[in-house]
Amino acid sequence: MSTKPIRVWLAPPGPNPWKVILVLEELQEIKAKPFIDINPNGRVPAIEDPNTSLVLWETGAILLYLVKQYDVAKKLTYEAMQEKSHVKQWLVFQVSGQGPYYGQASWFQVLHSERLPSAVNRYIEEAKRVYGVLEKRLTDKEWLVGDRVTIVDLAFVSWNDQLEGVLGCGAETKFDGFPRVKASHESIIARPSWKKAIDIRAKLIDEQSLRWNGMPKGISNIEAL
Ligand SMILES: N[C@@H](CCC(=O)N[C@@H](CS)C(=O)NCC(=O)O)C(=O)O
Repeated sequence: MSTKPIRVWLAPPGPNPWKVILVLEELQEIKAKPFIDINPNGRVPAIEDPNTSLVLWETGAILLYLVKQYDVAKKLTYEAMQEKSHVKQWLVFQVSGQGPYYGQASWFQVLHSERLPSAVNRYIEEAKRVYGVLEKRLTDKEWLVGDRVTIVDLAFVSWNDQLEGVLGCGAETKFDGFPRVKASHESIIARPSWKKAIDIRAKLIDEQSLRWNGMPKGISNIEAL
């Protein structure tokens, strides 16, 4: 299949766009790199696929589109009703559970102008609850659905990769008590697709003079902007 490059709209520090880059890398479909007109929600990522003239935002919808359109071999998903439904279930859990709770935990620790310990604690506890659900699921399984990696395992990685920022702890202790989530995470970040995504991300963060938490270099709190 000869395909034109899909354009991905992103802001490099945020974790969500990297789910899309990761899946594109896995499918080997990434080839190249203005915004409210594209996504009325004003958030990234969004994609424009010139092969189908489709403009799409919300990572859950994007990942499902990518596998439907480009994963002919069903490398990262399943065709069977049970597994396909479970892929959708875990994906919806990621975008509605992991993304918002991890996002709010980070917001109240890094970007919020006031220190609000009760809000920080609330979202840290929710983040832990979410990856506790993953830990339970992975107790006797290597992957969330079926017996191989799918888009849902990949979808949880970009946020788990910055879990230390979410929990406000050290990188080495972020998975303490959650060995199965740790093992799954480490196996995915060792894949060439993640290494490639993280290299692109590092380059863009540097070019835009940002720090990894999204703040400009030299600025530690939003009030200093
Ligand atoms: N539910 C959306 C969340 C997207 C999202 O929150 N993206 C962040 C970057 S990780 C963003 O655009 N933040 C900028 C802002 O909120 O202004 C998805 O999964 O695509």
